[in-house]
Amino acid sequence: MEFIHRPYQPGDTIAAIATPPGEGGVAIIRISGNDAISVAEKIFSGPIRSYKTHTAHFGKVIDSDGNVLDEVLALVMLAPKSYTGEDTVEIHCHGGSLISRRVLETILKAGARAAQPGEFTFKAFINGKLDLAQAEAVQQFIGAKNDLALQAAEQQLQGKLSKLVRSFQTELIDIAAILEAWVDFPEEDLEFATMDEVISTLNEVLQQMQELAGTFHNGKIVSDGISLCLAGPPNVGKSSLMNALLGKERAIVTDIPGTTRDLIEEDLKLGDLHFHLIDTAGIRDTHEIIEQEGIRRSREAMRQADLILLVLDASRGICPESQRLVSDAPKEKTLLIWNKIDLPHATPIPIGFTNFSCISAKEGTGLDLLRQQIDRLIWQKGPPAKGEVVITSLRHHQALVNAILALQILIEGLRSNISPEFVSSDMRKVLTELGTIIGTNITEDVLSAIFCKFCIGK
Ligand SMILES: Nc1nc2c(ncn2[C@@H]2O[C@H](COP(=O)(O)OP(=O)(O)OP(=O)(O)O)[C@@H](O)[C@H]2O)c(=O)[nH]1
Ligand SMILES: [Mg+2]
Repeated sequence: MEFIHRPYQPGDTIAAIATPPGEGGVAIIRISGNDAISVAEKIFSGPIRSYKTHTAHFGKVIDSDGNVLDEVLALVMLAPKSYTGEDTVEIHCHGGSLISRRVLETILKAGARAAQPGEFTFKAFINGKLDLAQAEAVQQFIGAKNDLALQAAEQQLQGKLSKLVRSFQTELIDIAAILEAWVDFPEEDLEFATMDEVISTLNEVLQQMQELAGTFHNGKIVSDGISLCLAGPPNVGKSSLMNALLGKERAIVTDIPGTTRDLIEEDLKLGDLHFHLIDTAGIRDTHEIIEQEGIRRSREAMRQADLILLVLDASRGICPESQRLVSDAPKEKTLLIWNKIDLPHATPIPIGFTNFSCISAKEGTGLDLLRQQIDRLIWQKGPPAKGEVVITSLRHHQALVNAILALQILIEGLRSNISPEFVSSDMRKVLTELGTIIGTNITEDVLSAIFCKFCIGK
């Protein structure tokens, strides 16, 4: 993001349409920066400078040639009590895309610069209105596709994650001070803590950090949804199951083995969660080049999926090929499905799978139970509790894992009686990694990567 890389002028006045493109009741054009009032003054018919903060005023937008563009409401929010922390004026005009663009052009001509994606939130971040974890939550909040994602983003936006991270930092800084005192005054009998107490406090912080990192499993499910791959030998009913779950005839079903060649992908909402379903080519030994490529893709899809439904035909039992598939499947993320139980002589064979389900994709039997089993397998430790802080961002998770590793090394060092001065670099590493979550010690590249995902006007 180019705006972050050039020396950033914090008070730079920017403007953008903050409402989504298209037609609507109103469109909002946001202006923020040191010159927000003087820019608005040039385009608005009323005496903007005289308005009290947080008041709305009816008036007209007038371009540089004196033409009236629209009748609007101007909402004035003076620094520091605005989203960005700077003087802000919002112009609420009629919600046509042409009108809002004209108003924006007039504002730009009057001296504002076109805002980059996420730049209003970036301003909020550098002006200390939000820390980085909160700023990231803004976009998650806007993009939330289910209640759980909304709940997780809300917790983060309120600063609960940041508060937890800061509490780790505070405890660790206290310990760092003790370690430093031991180094600086080795001869003196410093009484404020014993080594055992220090190690025990560090272990407590470590455990809390591990618990927080452990919420990423649920957090990822909540924010990204689950990729669910239907795999198995040919002709067992994978595509039929895909269609049954979707409630529409999406994939071609025939009794010819090898019907599906390509991956077929569809999104599905089940309860409160989003699934990305992937139907795959049946896996078997074949010399047919197209089918071979299809099977390669099937295996890759299985590798990448969060969850595999490994489908077998209950009326045919298990052949060496399916046996191989069953043995190779990663058990922790696989649910075995015995399909076609409507057929005579269909008998599921126990093959050491704890997670299995019996269904008829054709008749739609067993699907409710299957959905429940999918739910159970996904949540492992149950869905997030209301108010629980969950890590939803890979960036936060990586920083936490790095911090945990450094803390483990530190504790190990102290346990094996290394002099406290040799663990100070580990302590610095723990604190630095934690800091990146809330936005201290952060590089421009990381900031760019975060804010470029935002929409313009946010
Ligand atoms: N009786 C019965 N037949 C089924 C059931 N599910 C699928 N079939 C039939 O089994 C045949 C194969 O079904 P598909 O869904 O195409 O199987 P597939 O696993 O996608 O097969 P490939 O794409 O070739 O790998 C079709 O004739 C289906 O009608 C079921 O539950 N019961
Ligand atoms: Mg198929």
